Amino acid sequence: MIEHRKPENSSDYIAILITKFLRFFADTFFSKRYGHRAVVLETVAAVPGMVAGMWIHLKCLRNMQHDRGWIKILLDEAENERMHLMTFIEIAKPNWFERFLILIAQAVFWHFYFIIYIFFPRTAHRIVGYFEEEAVASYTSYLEQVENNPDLNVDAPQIAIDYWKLKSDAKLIDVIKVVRDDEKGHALVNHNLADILDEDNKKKYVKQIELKKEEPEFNPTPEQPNTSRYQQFHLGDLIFFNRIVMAPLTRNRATIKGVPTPMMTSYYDQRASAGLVIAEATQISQQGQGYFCTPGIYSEAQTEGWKEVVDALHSRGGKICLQLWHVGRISHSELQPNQGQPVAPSAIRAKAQVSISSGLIDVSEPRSLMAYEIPLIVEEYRQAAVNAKKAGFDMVEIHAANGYLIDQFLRDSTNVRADDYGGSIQSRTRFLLEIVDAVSTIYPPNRIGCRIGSSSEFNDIRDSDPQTLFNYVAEQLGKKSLGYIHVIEGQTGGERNNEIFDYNKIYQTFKMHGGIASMANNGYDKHLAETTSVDLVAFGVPFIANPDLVYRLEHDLPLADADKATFYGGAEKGYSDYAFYTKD
Ligand code: 8OZ
Repeated sequence: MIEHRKPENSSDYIAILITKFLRFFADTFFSKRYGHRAVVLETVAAVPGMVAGMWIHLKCLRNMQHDRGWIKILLDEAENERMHLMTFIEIAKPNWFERFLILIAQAVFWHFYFIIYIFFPRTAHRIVGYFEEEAVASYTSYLEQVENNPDLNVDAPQIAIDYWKLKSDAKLIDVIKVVRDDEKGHALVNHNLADILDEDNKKKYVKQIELKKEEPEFNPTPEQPNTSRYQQFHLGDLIFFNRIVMAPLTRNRATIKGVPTPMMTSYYDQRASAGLVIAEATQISQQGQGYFCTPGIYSEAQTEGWKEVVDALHSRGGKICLQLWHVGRISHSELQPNQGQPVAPSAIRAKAQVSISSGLIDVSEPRSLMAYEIPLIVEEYRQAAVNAKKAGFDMVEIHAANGYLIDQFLRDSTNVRADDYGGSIQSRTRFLLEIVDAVSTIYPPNRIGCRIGSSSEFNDIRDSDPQTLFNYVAEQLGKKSLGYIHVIEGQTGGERNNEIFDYNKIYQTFKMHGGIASMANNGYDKHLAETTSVDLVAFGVPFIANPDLVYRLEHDLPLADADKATFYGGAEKGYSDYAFYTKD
């Protein structure tokens, strides 16, 4: 029998009690009669039956505009549960009597859940959380049976193969494994949702949904300080310690082959108290490299190196995201495969410099990508996401800012292509969206972020109408339900020039269309971070000299200055040797 999450309050106790009663019922009446099918019956009749009801109920809520993130999470969860149900009906092939039983059980659970949901939403979510823990236990014992009796290991149903993108010759064992792992995640999500409802003042919140009240106007600079900057943040099923993010910082401390080093493990480990650490830009291929000693995520050694970093951070409870990077034209032949030309949407050379073994140098003349090469790069992003997942990263961020390849496709100063990837805003955005789709086959959308530069001209890039372009980008990313949009406000590392660009429009558009969180970056200080209502604020340079930045900001302690001479390349000095705050 599995260990349930420890009950924390009365609704936990009630939920556990109900769960245990149902398990007893299923065991007593079905287990002995149907052998392993009892697991199936228990599953179809209990957890998904109930959640399928919730799915229908929540589908009705989908049209409501004031998505607080969790409605969408529940919808995704429920859709997923519906697939569990369909899959196991395919496997169990119930006879008419069993079908009848399933229908009855579903009807009973649906009404039961619905009533509890209306009057006691927290308890309802807790029940789902505990049921899914039970489901994990059932699948585990089912898996054991199938492993011990190969005759039971029939072919996986097509519906499961399609939904979970399994190999075409997948077996029942493969399906049970994915469903079991999935259920673990669902249990966590539902427990978290119940916790959020607790925090949110349940009654007021539920009423808000029923009355279809509008969400309050998004106001980036509320009068009152936003003291919640140091409180937990839920991004789908991920929980951050606080709402401060370590921005990706290029530090050129990997090996020549792009393998993360032990020094990098210590550096990230020291900064684990950030709500989310976005690890530095990491090339998805050798062609995607533009600077000396930046890390990659395309070889096994690189993936292993990153795993060390991730494990260190996770051991402190931190969350870490990898930024996936292809520099496009911002590179030099010395770094390219076979010393070839860097690639770009169009053969337009940037007035920019990169670092190679001998130091800073002007970028090389790029060549324009052939149409057939574009899907190959999209595939490299997907493979990079596979490797990032292997290394254990909680999330990935698609780097679409700072004049690198994706940005070069987005903006009309660098993209003059005449094919489907150039011309209109829609066509210029196509490359980015194809990458998002490819990465979404590996990470769920809430675990994918995207960084955009909007008005930044860093690396010699411009657009004739950046506001319209990035409004469209935000809308499309929102429609893909991404976890966050990360916006560099103003010139990268320079002027914030907020008056010429409406960043709030970007955040609003992203969220209105289904994106979860807004993340702002560039020149934020304590005051700005505490007064903006952007969900997450990313600090870059301040994290270099202040590994405990969150603590220092929260307690109003002085910040140390970083030494610019050691920003890029070198050893521990100016990298992993900055001190934590002490009184003297
Ligand atoms: C500074 C130096 C080299 C690269 C970016 C990845 O601009 C970078 C970068 C920053 O996003």
